[in-house]
Amino acid sequence: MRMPGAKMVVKALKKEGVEVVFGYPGGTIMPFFDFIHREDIRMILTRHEQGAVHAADGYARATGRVGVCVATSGPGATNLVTGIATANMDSVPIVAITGQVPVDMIGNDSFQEADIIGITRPITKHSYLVRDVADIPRIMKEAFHIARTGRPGPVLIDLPKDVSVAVGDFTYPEQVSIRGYSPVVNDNSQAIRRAMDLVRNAKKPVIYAGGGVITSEASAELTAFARKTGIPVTLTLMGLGAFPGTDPLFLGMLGMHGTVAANQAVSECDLIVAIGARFDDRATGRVSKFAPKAKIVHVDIDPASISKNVLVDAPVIGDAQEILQEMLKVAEPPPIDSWREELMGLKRDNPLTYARDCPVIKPQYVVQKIYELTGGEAIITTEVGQNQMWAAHYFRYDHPRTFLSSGGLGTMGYGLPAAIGAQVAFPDRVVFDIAGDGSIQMKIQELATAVLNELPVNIAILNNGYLGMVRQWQELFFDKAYAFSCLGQRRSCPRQCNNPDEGCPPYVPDFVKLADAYGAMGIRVEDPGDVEGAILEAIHSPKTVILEFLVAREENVYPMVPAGAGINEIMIG
Ligand SMILES: Cc1ncc(C[n+]2csc(CCOP(=O)(O)OP(=O)(O)O)c2C)c(N)n1
Ligand SMILES: [Mg+2]
Repeated sequence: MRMPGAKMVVKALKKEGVEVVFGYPGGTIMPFFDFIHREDIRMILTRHEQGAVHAADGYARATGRVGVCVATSGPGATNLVTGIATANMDSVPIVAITGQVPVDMIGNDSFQEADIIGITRPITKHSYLVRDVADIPRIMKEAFHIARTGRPGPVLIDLPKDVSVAVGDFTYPEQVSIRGYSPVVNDNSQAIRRAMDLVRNAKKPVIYAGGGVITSEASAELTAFARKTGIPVTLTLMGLGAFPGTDPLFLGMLGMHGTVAANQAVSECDLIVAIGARFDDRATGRVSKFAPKAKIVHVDIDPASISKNVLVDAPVIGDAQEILQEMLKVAEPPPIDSWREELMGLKRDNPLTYARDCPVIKPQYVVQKIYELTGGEAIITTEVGQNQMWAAHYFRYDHPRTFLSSGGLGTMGYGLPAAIGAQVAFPDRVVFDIAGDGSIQMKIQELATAVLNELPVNIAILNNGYLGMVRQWQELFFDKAYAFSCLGQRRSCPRQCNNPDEGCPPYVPDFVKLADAYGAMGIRVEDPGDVEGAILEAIHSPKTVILEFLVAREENVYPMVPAGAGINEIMIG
């Protein structure tokens, strides 16, 4: 069938089973919008291209499918950059389609021209500049294949306007063959045997799992493996939900804000079984002090991550689900009862905790109540900062794909559009963005997207009037000089504010009025006694809701390992 290039792109999306596209129009991408408008693919107009790419990312993380976003050339494309980098760092499969100026105008500094291929080369898994309409079916097929296979990631397709109006033949390929790209590992049985020998002989083993377990849908296998062997489990931030947060074997998250039990376990163990985790510095702390007594098994789909940060003794390259299935077949419980008891004791004696019975709302209490009142069944997205860590600590994730957070890049503004993407995928589930008052302002315009698309997203702002995580570091490491971290700082404020609770409120903006202006519901909560009622009202409301909790302003996230320290050098608070 002959058709214009832009129509081919839309037809290819249909062939790939795409249900929804998030995007924002403009000159060079208008032909695409004209065709998608005629097709039964849902198109969600965001209010900023960054909103579109994070929404596609949230959709992808919540479903495991490829998220799709689209933007025009120049500023539209550059507005995608942060979201593409976010998805790249966290291995999220997305396809981003950008308009481009006509082929013969590329390089002329034409109106709305940006070299988006060049700009995004280091933050995409792959990218295509489409020069010939005849290439569109192959490129679309390859893009989706590359995005979702192996270690997933973002793929960008830059579509010049003349190519999108040129007419060509549309035959969608059945197969993909890309030279130099074969993410399938044929035989890792020997590597698995070597790894399992180490497991069998370990006296103090720990499983350290990350987001790769979720990506490969290996949560059930990981859970079965841990329960069969009795080996305690710690998870990275990205891994939360990969193993049930309520399981007795779960030690909690490790790393900079890891639990005492998890960080001690890693520091004392004689074997780490790392699965789908990349030894990120937020997890390992100072690498030279990381797991000094341990041998390391590393299961990962990406050969480039083996021994990248930490030297590995037994790498197993391949899909975590398949490898765990093989490991399960030969797994036996090693005699580690006393080690397990020791760790269970550490867990019992060092729970995550905060001061209760306080006249002001504690942010941790808000998260805990969201956990309890949703029965742990919500999809949680987060912003970045203290709110993100409290969301990681006080909600216990029993299921994969329920904790969506920008781990690698730490992108403020991620949570609301990601919540929109998750809610589009699961209209009947309860979705909360656990937000900070700083982060939420980075993508607040997406409230319009949520309201107009009738998405009952709940935004729980833990309003401390601060860029709280920055303030926490200033308190601990910069002599309490709160330089430009107070969001209530007015022109009249002294340069050095020593009295954060005087004269600061009313905060700017008034989030309740802001909710109202967008047609959302806004509820301000100042009293701990009102927290439960407000959360219940939000859960049961069919509207988009902003819950603004005025929380203890100078609450800190603990435990904390200072930057550069070993992860057993823990500040308890
Ligand atoms: C886009 C972006 N800019 C800056 C930062 C650095 N940063 C990390 S946490 C943080 C403070 C976030 O403040 P808020 O959203 O109010 O969260 P809180 O820590 O108070 O819970 C900042 C500025 C970032 N992570 N992302
Ligand atoms: Mg804040």
